[in-house]
Amino acid sequence: MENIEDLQNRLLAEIAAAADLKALDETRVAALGKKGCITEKMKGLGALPVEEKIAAGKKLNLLKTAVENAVEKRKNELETLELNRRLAEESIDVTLPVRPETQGRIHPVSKIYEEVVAIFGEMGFEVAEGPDIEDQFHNFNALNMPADHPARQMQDTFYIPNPDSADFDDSYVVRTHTSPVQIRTMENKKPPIRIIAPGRTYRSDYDATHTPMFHQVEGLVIDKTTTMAHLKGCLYDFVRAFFEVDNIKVRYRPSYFPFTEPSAEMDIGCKKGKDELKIGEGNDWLEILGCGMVHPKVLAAGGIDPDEYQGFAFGVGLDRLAMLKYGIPDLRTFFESDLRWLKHYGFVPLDESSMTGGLSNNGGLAR
Ligand code: 2NM
Repeated sequence: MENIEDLQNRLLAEIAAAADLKALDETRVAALGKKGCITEKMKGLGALPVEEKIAAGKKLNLLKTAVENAVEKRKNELETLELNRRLAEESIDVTLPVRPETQGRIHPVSKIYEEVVAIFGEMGFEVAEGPDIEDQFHNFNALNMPADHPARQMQDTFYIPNPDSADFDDSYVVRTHTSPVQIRTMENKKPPIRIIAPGRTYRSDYDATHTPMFHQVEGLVIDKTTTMAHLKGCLYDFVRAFFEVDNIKVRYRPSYFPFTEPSAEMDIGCKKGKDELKIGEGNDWLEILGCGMVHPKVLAAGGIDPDEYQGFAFGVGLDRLAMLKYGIPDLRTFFESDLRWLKHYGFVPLDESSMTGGLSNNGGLAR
């Protein structure tokens, strides 16, 4: 019969040679299982005389421990080998270029958003954000729009009841513009301030050029000597970069907003054809955005001393910019989630907009 020493050598060799976890487990069961050779030997101890029983029992216990340890060690080795094999086999080269046949598309509004952020980011503006649900102070009063202002009438604004107050003046609104973000920035930051506030805005309106949810970017610059000349230079650079036309014509028309004084609207030169619109040539004008010098009352409402500081602000509709730049005729289609529409007007993911790498990336257009 095989002596204990030979048995141990044989078992340890088999364990070390086990090629996988299954083979290892078979060896373990053959030694330590219910009918394993070590188990059988232990059962045989009872038949031995007492003296021999003690000595043989010790040896068998040492054998058992040695085999158990060897199994555990080999198991760890095999698991590490298996993990390394899978890591090598399942690795993905994340530096490979995106496949043009990728299914998903970037919505035109998201694309325009990225473009606008890239342009103003390059100029040193920071992106500021705020809540969609606002109190009436930040959405209206602080912006020089008192309670009897026409824009506060029920048909334009979506009101949200305040569970803690029956007073209508305490009800909340879904923000009708992103200007409350500017007020919150003034409250929390010391000038100089240079921010843009892009985001969703809401008004009760619905036709080919109005949807109840739409997107705006507003900008705000405040410093001790900020003037209308800075406003004009900044917005001129913006439209030039945005429409990718170097010598674009612009003009400013006097206008009115409660939160700016003076206020203006900016037009860009274009050619209006029967079915097309060409930016940067021709003798027609296209309204692009509203702007002005921040009203002293608005600065004061934001906690900024209007005798020490002045600033300019502007607001532009992202959806309208998307319609203009990418020739999309009906705004309502933007929010219908029609996959055929998205395939047609959407953009291939990861073609990022940047001032150096190409802004609108027409090569990335899905069309
Ligand atoms: C516009 C037009 C003109 C504007 C003003 C402000 C604030 F908070 F600074 F007073 N934010 N945005 C502004 C000015 C917005 O949108 C057509």
